[in-house]
Amino acid sequence: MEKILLIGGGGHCESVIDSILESSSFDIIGILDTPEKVGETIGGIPIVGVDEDLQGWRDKGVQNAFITLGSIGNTQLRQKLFQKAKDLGFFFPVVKDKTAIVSNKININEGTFIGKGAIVNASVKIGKLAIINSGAIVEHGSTIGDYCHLAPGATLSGNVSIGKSTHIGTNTTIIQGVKIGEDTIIGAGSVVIRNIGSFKKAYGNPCKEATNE
Ligand code: JB3
Repeated sequence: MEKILLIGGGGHCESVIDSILESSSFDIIGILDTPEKVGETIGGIPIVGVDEDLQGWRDKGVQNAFITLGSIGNTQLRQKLFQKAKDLGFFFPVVKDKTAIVSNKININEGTFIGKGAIVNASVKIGKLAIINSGAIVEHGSTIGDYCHLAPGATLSGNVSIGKSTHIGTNTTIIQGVKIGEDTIIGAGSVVIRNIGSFKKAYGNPCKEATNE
């Protein structure tokens, strides 16, 4: 079994570990986190070092890595850690929980996580390093940009488009054909019935862009 190194050892990491172990897809050799967390164990896997150790693990022949640090709105650290490992030659697989229902007719890119009970239907495109979290539904023909996080229970009806680094809050519903820009945060429980621009915060039912932030 191929070895994999995880980067970021918090709650999101525990979810990803569970999905990898249950599908026996990789041999997880350890987690990299901050110095004060070295020696702790997450989901049965030890935190073995810090980001500066990436080169050493690569030199030891570890080829795969996964960013297990999550994001709620700000994806900069995920992007930075991804680029650092990528530059060292690490390969980023897709991790899909065995309970997710995912069409074979989708296009999905490196480093993306699909969590428990998520549903992804035909002709969907998902960029790199996205998080399609537990129970999210992505309907036919939708496009999800790089680094997006669809939080648990988010529902995207058909042909929805989400720009890169955008966060769709827990249990948000987006009707068919809506376009949401990049680096935008949609608050939990929103009902999105019109397009929302880039670099916005928006929330509510119907979802509206915040004007005073
Ligand atoms: O919404 C859901 C279901 N999950 C959220 C997930 C997607 O994002 C979750 O609720 C969290 O809000 C967030 O999860 P995450 O990133 O696991 O958060 P937290 O539990 O706070 O863990 C972050 C971990 O990253 C901690 O162990 C930090 O020490 C570690 N960390 C911080 N900076 C770092 C760095 N690790 C590395 N390797 N490098 C860093 O620079």
